[in-house]
Amino acid sequence: MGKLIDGVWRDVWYDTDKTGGEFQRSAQDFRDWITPDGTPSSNGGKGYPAEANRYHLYVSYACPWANRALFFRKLKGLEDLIDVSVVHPEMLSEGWEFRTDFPGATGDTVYGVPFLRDIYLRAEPKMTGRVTVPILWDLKTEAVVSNESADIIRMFNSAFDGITGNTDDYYPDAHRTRIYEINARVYDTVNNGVYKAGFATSQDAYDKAVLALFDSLDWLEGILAENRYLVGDTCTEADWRLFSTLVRFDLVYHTHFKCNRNYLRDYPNLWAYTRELYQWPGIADEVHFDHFVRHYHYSHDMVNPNRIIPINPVLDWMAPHGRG
Ligand SMILES: N[C@@H](CCC(=O)N[C@@H](CS)C(=O)NCC(=O)O)C(=O)O
Repeated sequence: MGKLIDGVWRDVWYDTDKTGGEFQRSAQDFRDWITPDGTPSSNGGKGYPAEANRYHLYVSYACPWANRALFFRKLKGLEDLIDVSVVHPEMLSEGWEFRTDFPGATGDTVYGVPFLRDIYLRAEPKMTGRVTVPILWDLKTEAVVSNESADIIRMFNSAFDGITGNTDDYYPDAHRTRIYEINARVYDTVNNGVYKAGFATSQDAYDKAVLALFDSLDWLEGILAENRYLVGDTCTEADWRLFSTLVRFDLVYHTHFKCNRNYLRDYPNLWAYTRELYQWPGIADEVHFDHFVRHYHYSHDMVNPNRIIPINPVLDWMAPHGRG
């Protein structure tokens, strides 16, 4: 675990000294966009045109942010257009590596380099910043289009529709305001909330994060008692963003990140909803329990120095969800 400083790798953990023990996730640096014809998007940044086999996705199967991108690649039928390289689940002193001694870890199938940082350095030899997944990479200009999963799923949602003919819309105009509101709370208190609890280095920071997390899970349970999905009858990006965290909850966040007031399976609606999304066509193929159990328990020395993997419950993901 570390970061690049002026193009040089430094093995450093997150600094929580200046923030009273709070983990603060840094913003991503690469925020360009793929659009149907390459015109810049209204979100700013450079525009890249949607083309088959021009882009490559670097992911970890362990990472909930990268997982969102994989879900959208599957939901939008992009598998034949955008190929994927999968890092090894252990993120150790060299950061993410392209070792292949774990089932599903492909190595870098484009350049054959050993570390994920080599991809960033290929685009920006003097880069300063964290070496994170996912990366949406442009093979043609050898540039990072984006390393922000929230943006990548929006691009995947519509940019390639003219090529694939898949017009399923997970960010419909009619629901954007509500999606924004839900995403904002879910990001802060659930998606990132589990990390804030797990990486806290003071009791206060942990208490704040874990209470907000369970307040939000109670709130979400209430929404799902009345609605099939977070915004009503329509499945949207808000659901997939939440699902990425929920599917990891009982196996890693509950124990490893001390988010243990409840298990996910204690919430009847949230647990059935998570199973429904898991059972969505093609999605289970993108959920690699072995990668995330290994990743979290091996990669965070400060949290689990002896790398002991807990016994973990066996969950019946294919049990009928009974929703809808
Ligand atoms: N905002 C980013 C966050 C990505 C992120 O933090 N990925 C983690 C893995 S779960 C990572 O690569 N961390 C390495 C590091 O922070 O050095 C996104 O959603 O794409």
